[in-house]
Amino acid sequence: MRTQVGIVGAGPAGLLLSHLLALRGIESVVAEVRSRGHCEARQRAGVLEDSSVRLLREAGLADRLDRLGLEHGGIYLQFAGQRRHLDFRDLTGGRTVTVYAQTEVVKDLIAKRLAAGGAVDFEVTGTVVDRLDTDRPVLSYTRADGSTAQIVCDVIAGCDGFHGICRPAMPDGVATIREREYPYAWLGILADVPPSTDELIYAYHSRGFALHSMRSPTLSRLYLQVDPDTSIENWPDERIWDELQQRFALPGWDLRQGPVLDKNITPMRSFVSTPMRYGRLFLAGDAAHIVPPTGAKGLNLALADVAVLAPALDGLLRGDSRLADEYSATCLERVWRATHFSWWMTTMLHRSPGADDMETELQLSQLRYVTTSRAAATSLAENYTGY
Ligand code: FAS
Ligand code: PHB
Repeated sequence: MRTQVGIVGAGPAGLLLSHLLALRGIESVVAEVRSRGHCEARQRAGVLEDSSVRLLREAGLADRLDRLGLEHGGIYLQFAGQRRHLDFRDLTGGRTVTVYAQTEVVKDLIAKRLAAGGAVDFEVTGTVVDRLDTDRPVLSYTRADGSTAQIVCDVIAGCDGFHGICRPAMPDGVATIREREYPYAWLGILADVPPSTDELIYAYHSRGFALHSMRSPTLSRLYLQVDPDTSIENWPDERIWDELQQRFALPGWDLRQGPVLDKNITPMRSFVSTPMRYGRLFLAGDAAHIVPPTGAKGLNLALADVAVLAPALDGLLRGDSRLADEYSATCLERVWRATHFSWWMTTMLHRSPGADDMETELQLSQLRYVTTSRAAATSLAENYTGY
C-alpha cells in the first residue's frame, strides 16, 4: 500500500492531523491499537484553551463543541479557608476557556474522519515504523481482521502517546529526554451529580490538592491528590467523597455527591523529548511531551503541535521543507512554556510527602500573591487561557 502520511495513534493528535491534512488534499492512514469505543470513552482532559476552540471551529469540528461546551471566564483558587476568583476576561482582555471533554473531541474527530471516508484502522497489533531516515518510511501492522498492512509513506507522524512505539523507534542517541516525576498522583472521578460550582475550583489543603471540574450541567469531574503507589482498590467511593468534602470544606458551601460512574488514577510527570523529528518521523502530542494535568495543558499542546505539523508536512510534500525543518523548534517553544506553567501550578498546589513548614509557607505566600496582585494573577491567567 502507499499513502502520503502514515499516522500512528487515533488520539486527539493523530485524528486532528488526519483531518487537517485531508483539508489540504493530503491522504493519510491512521493506525490505532485500541477500539473506537475505548478511544471515545477514555476519560482524560476537560479544558480547551481559546486557541484550541478557534482551531477546531476553523477546521469545521465545533458544531457539538459550540452547543455543549461550557465557556468559563475564570477559576477559583481555594486555600487557608478562603476561595478567591481569578477573572480571566478582566485579566487577559477577554480570553476564556471552554469545558468540553477530550472524550467529546475524540468522538467529533472520529465521526468527521469516518464520514469523509478517512482510513482509520482500529484494534491493530504489531505496529512497526521503519526506514525513517529515507524518503519512503514504512508503517506496518496487523489489522483487526488479521490481514497485514505494509504501507509505504512519504512521512510518518508519531501520535501514539507516552507509551507508543514511535519515539523509541528513533536511533539511540537521537532523543534527549528531560523529565520530572512528582511524588503524587491524581485520582479522578466522573460523578452523576450537578457541579457544586460555576467554575473550576483548585483547592490547596493540608491533606492534599483537590480539583472540582465538570463535564456538563449534570455531570461533575473531580480529582484528588493521592499517593503515587496507591491503587484504585484502596479508594471506595465513600472514602473519595469523604476526602473531597474535607478538602473543599468552606462555611456556607456544600459539595453535592452522587453516583461515581468512572474512576482512575493518573501518575504525574513532566517529560520532554527533543527533537520532535527524526528524518521522516515527526512526533506530536504526548508522544513527545507530558505535563502534569494541573495546568490543563496536555490536550491543548497536542492540538497545537498538529496545527503546526499539518502545514509543515504540506510544504514538505510540495518540496519546500522550511516549515518541516523548523517544526521541532517551533513546537518546543510553546511546549516549554506549558511545561513550566504546569510545573508551577503543580508545585504551588500540591503537598509533597513530608513537606515542612517552609514549603507550606512558601506555597501559601504564592497563593496569597497570585490572588491579590494583578500582575501575578495576569501571569496565571495568560498561561492558563493559552498562548
Ligand atoms: P493519546 O495518548 O491521547 O493518544 C495516543 C493514541 O495512540 C492512543 O489512542 C493509543 O491507544 C494509541 N497508540 C499507542 N501505542 C500505539 C501503537 N503501538 N500502535 C497504534 N496506536 C498506538 N490532560 C489535560 O489537559 N487534563 C487532564 O485532566 C488530563 N488527564 C489525563 C489522564 C490520563 C490517564 C492520561 C494518560 C492523560 C491525561 N491528560 C490530561 C493528557 C491527555 O489529555 C493528553 O495530553 C492527550 O491525550 C494527548 O493526546 P495524544 O497526543 O493524541 O495522545
Ligand atoms: C478536567 O476537567 O478534566 C480538568 C480540568 C482542569 C485541569 C485538569 C483536568 O487542570
